[in-house]
Amino acid sequence: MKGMTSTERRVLLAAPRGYCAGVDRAVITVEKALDLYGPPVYVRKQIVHNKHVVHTLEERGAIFVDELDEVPEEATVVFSAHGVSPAVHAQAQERSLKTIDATCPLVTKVHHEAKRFAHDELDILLIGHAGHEEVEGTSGEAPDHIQLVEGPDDVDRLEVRDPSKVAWLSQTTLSVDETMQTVERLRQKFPLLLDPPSDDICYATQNRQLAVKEIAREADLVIVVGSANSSNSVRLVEVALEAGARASYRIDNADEIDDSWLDGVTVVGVTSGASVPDALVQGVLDLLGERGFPSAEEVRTADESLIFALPPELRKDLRAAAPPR
Ligand code: 0CJ
Ligand code: F3S
Repeated sequence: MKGMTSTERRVLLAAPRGYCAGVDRAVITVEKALDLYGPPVYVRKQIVHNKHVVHTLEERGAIFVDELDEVPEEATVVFSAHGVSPAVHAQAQERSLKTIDATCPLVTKVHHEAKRFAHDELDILLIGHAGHEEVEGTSGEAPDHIQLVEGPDDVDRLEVRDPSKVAWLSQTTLSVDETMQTVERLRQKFPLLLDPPSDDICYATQNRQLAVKEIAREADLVIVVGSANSSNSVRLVEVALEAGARASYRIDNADEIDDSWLDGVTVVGVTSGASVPDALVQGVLDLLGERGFPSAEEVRTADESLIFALPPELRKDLRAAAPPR
């Protein structure tokens, strides 16, 4: 740009960032359930992995539990965006709970793929992070057929029943590049490895990684807003560093910015994970403004327009409660 020197401070704001269609749907599901049924509404696990979202819904009367035995019989419980295993659905039925399933449709798609591959008696190698709720839910669809692969280093120890009948699937929120490295290793070991019928890493994860790469190339520092247990947010820090950012930090909100991070920094990149309300990003931009950085330039690498309908069980109750026209 004319007149610009290398010491001119800039803020590059990645787009897309923040809420994806599945998170938007899950958060609205809890809000509408609170409006419709009144508090308390129980939610199994964090509806999405964001402290601020969970806290805000708690203030409105949502009660987050780890397991269904903490939910009183016949109460209403929402399942989180990350999905649940069939065993959890069965347990809910046993306890006569009213369930609303806010599982992201793109996670449900992976569950269907797992069921299909298991039905065809394939060994399924699920690339993902141990202990993550999405991995627990997907694995629960076919526990006898699925093995978890956390990364390329896991591949050597894998044993399957028949190397000609192996498929891979993945968590929706992984690093695209790292997953492809794992798949390459898997294919070296199992040349007949079958791919998922379509990408398991979802559009939102892919778009946010492409956008952060774009800003990271130019940035001395990339700030990623997102909670520590948010897989897709944590991946953005890794992708930013991999793409050339000199430093990158994840924060829950602007209060966590350490002023020393800004020492000697000219270009700051800012982005956020798929579970992060944009108000938290605005807080970061405001703070950067106070520290002498100019207003942000948005760097857009994709447009997003996907919207998911609310869970059918909630839509039915909303329709029934609507005043007759
Ligand atoms: O697994 C999902 C359906 C993604 C939900 C949105 O992000 P977040 O932060 O709640 O979850 P991850 O830890 O999976 O990124
Ligand atoms: Fe769904 Fe991807 Fe968001 S799986 S909840 S659209 S991060």
